[in-house]
Amino acid sequence: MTNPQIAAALEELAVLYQLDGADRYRVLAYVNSARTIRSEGSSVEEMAKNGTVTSLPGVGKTLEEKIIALVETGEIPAAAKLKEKLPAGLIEMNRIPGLGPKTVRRLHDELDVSTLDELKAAAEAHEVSAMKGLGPKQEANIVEGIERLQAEPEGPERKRLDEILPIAEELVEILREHASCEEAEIAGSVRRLTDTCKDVDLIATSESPKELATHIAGGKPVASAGKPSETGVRLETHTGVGVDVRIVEPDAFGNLLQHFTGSAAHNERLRAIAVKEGLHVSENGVLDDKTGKTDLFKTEKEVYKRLGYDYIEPELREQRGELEAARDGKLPKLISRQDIKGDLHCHTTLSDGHDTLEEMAEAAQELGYEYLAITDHSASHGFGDHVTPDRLWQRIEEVSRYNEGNAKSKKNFRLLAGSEVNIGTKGELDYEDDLLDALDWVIASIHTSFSKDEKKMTSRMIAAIENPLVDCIGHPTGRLLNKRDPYPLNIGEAISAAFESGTLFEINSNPQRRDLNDIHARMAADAGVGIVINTDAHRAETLSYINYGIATARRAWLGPDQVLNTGEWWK
Ligand code: DGT
Ligand code: CA
Ligand code: ZN
Repeated sequence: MTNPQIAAALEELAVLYQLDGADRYRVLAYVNSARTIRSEGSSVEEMAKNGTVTSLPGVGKTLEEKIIALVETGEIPAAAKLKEKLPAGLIEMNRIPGLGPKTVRRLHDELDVSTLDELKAAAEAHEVSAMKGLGPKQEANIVEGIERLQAEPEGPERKRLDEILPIAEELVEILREHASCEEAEIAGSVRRLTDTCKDVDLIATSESPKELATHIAGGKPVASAGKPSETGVRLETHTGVGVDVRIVEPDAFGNLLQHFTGSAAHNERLRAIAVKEGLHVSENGVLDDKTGKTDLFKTEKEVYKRLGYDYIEPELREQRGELEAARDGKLPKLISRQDIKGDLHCHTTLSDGHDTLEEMAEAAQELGYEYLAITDHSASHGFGDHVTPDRLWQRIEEVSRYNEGNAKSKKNFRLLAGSEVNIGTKGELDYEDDLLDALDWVIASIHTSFSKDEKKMTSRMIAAIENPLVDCIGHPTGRLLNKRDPYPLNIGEAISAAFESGTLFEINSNPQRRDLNDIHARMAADAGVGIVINTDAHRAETLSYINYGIATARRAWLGPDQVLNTGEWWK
């Protein structure tokens, strides 16, 4: 059993207990330990079997017993009992966003509904809004939630890049440590640094492929493996990630890497153009019709050169014009981590951040930055210390004192006093103009009242864009990968407005956001809108998220000139 399967069983048990009427705090232990188990890198099944599972935080004797029963019999007895007692539809209802077990239980008891379809019918007949404590908003939410659940495609969800990249890197190191391994690389969508990935593709070259496949199959992160062969092996990690390992002879490494990096669309177009020129491209080489000879290449650069192209960075291989540009020598020079001179979006303990202003400043200097904007949430945001106008005026003083101290020690680093100001429903901002004007840097973001009305959301956004006191729009579309769709926004109109008013757009680097996305960032930059790449870090460590933002920027074809925080602080 993989760790996510064990975690899912414990989460289900927690839901069952609550549906049965248990208090939330009584089941919190299950929810918390499920989270721990889901991201654990070693086999929890093994730990349960050899008696060490209680070493995991929050896992005590009771839980240990349940996990042992689960891995030995495939189910937890307590869960099996409750499932007999409760209709299966209640667990499904619990998956409707915004609906907890308590409400599900009430819906079942008061409306006599046991399936999603029955609940939908009851909601459409306005029986839900007639219940005490529930209104038309929840009712509409339920109908929409059920429609979404029923439209969801089967199969496991794609993993975000940050959930998958560290595992891919760990596995590639395990390949490289084997004596017979000549080269090993990550391929597929993980190498192209896409937002989400279905699985990990690894490729390697070796004179003893089967030995190497056997070696990786025994690696620590591996939960289960197919039969190792001369061509590779298929694995699954403890965190539930599928891994394809393909191994060939060293001479064809370039061909193999190029083929399995993809994307499929890029490769299809590449092959179609080659065929017209009498060349057949595959993972096994480039066959020339004229000579009947197949060329093998050690590097991708040689593969592209043979086909008449400049080398194409993996992030660009999406069949978005990169082949044509590479033919004409017109590929962009892409931005890289070394170009970034400062981060313009982060939070401290003043709002919902974990670390202080000084700690964030320290971490930014360790990254080699010249500036960092402190942009805590604005007054109406509703958690942490509410950053009242008075408190923000005080913060401006604190920032300038910090900078005076830094100037004395002749450090080339400066803090910027900023704010991430909420955009109200009409596009109005949280603070008075004189305060916004006193700040070095103002980001405006939408965090509340996501409307379904595209026109309303667009004009709200444009009002903020056109406000001369706003420097930049934060996470412009509001999406959360695998969690929340972007709010409806006419991005073309927003981009035009930003260009007209000189307002910048952020690429938010948080790997759950990556917002703007690659396509929108390219649209914005092509239209002449200035881009900044920020982390939105809520703790010092996550200033390192900048790499995900840079990945998005590279996928958007951006060079250092199009990104303002590659230069000195400019205001
Ligand atoms: P993913 O896994 O959905 O996030 O995206 P990829 O690009 O990693 O796709 P995947 O894992 O199915 O295949 C890895 C690469 O191998 C893919 O980008 C191109 C190449 N490839 C594999 N199978 C095919 C195929 O049937 N046709 C083509 N054109 N390319 C393929
Ligand atoms: Ca893949
Ligand atoms: Zn925000």
